[in-house]
Amino acid sequence: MSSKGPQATAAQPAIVLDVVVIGAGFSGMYALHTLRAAGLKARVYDEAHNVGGTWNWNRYPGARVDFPVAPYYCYTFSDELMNEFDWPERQPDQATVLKYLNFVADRMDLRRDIELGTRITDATYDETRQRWWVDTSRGTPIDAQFVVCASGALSTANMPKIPGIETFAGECYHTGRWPQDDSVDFTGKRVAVLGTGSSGVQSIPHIARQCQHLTVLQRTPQYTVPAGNKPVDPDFVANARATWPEIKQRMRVTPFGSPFQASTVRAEEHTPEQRREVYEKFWQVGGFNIVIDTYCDLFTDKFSNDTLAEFVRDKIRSIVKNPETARKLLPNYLIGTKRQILDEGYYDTFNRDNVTLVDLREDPIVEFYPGGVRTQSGEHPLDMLVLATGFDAITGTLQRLNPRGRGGVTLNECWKDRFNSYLGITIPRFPNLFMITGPGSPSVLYNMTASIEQNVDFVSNTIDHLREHHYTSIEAQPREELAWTQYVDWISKQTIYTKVKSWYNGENVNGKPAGFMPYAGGGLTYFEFVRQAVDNGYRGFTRSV
Ligand code: N01
Repeated sequence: MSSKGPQATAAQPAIVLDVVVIGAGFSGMYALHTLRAAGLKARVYDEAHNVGGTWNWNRYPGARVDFPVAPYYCYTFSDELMNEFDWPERQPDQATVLKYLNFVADRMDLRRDIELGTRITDATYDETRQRWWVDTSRGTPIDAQFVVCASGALSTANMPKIPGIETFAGECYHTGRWPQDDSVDFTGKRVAVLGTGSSGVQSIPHIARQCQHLTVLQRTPQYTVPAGNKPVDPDFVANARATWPEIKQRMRVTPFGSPFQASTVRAEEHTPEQRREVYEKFWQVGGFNIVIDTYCDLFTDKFSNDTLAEFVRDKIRSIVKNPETARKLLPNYLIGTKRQILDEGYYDTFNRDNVTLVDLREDPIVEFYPGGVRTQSGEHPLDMLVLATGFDAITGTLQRLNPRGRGGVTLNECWKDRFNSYLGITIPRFPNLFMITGPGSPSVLYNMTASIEQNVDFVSNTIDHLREHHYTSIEAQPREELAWTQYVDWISKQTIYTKVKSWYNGENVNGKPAGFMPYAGGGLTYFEFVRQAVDNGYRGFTRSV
């Protein structure tokens, strides 16, 4: 055993499990449910004091689901869950999603096998025993055959490195690590929000309404469209419940995992007037549909993309009254290359007297000081700083755990130059360790809950298969890993996603290996690849006894 393994003693014996599951969010909870149903002794660990994963941490004001419409951002495996939980709004807020996940934890009787307030601090593969030694922040060693990393794609906060930021003496919060009580109060305060991705854009209108003055520190302007949030129509819900099997099937055969039929019309097939009419209609309805239901070539054809980008830029010019502020808010890259944002009056917020936009490209930050932030043009006194600076996405949490695999190799050694995986689920030299939303899986480019269910099902079925055939371990083959990683890379280059800097490419974190992390070929082909690997005798995997 590696010297890094836990020190089980007579006084502190190891907990013996079939499966350790890291994380109590959507994927960890479904993993527990599924693995237990398969007769396995599984236990979930999470450092938070609540279930919910990212939906527990992201409590900033305005946090909402951005995926198309309730009730499609939820588990599909259980009709009871579908029928018994009422989603009040089309774009459910964070509190509602967290309520749903707590409801699931109770309804599926998950809590007895979830240990909260407990971080997994180390995982080391013991080759002789073909099992994992796992350490926890409580010092309880665990001896498990399998490790399921259900630690989420957006769970490690990206803390900006800016001169003097540690000297700032006011309140400072990261949107992805928001205080777990209701203690944050903006009343009468001078607040700055750093960052204008989804978290910044969602929170800025809410903060502006409550604080004395808001300074928005923007490095890259974003395209955002109205969320169009509204109460869910009871007839719509009744119909969704009645036709749930068909809806589930439709979700599995569309590229993004949504039940909506994407457009088949190309932008150039319409006149400029027709396009404007189409975009206006979807702008008024709100939601993601403006990028899914309008034109099929928005993400593959520059002309098409430009038509929507210009439509949104025109909207900004017409909404924001101060032309200079409007100019600073205009994005000038391909729309859709960053995650599409849905907002609740974002652009209009800049018409408020108590909001100032600082364009960091023209007026960069020099430093933070105890009383505020100094940009090239002058000082901005602050009582509170909100860091909406995103995440070390998809790989960050696993890299911090840095498990040690066969031959003592660490994950960070394997991921030094690029984020290799086989099918986004496994990594050579890390036998019996599975990722649910890892690099090389569709993860954030697909309906997260639907992709989670399918990858968890793969893991559970695989463990079942191993046991049935008396194998003790399974490991991805390096040749297949290389081929898959090259394919993921190639597919991403066929899309527009790689044309701008974004967290999809890891470019938001200093020193992170660059490369497009999610599988961009659509869920349909991805799950077919996984199915074929299984059907062909676990092609690309080595199973050992
Ligand atoms: O993070 P981001 P996010 N100095 O990385 C800026 C999901 N999500 O938390 O663009 C100055 O998108 C950075 O600037 P730039 C969703 O998938 C979902 O907002 O790099 N600025 C950018 O403006 C989303 O895509 C929901 O130039 C700095 C911002 O911070 C993902 O999470 C809600 C900086 C970071 O934007 C991440 O979104 C919220 C620096 N040093 C999030 N460092 C739902 O609704 C960073 N920035 C479900």
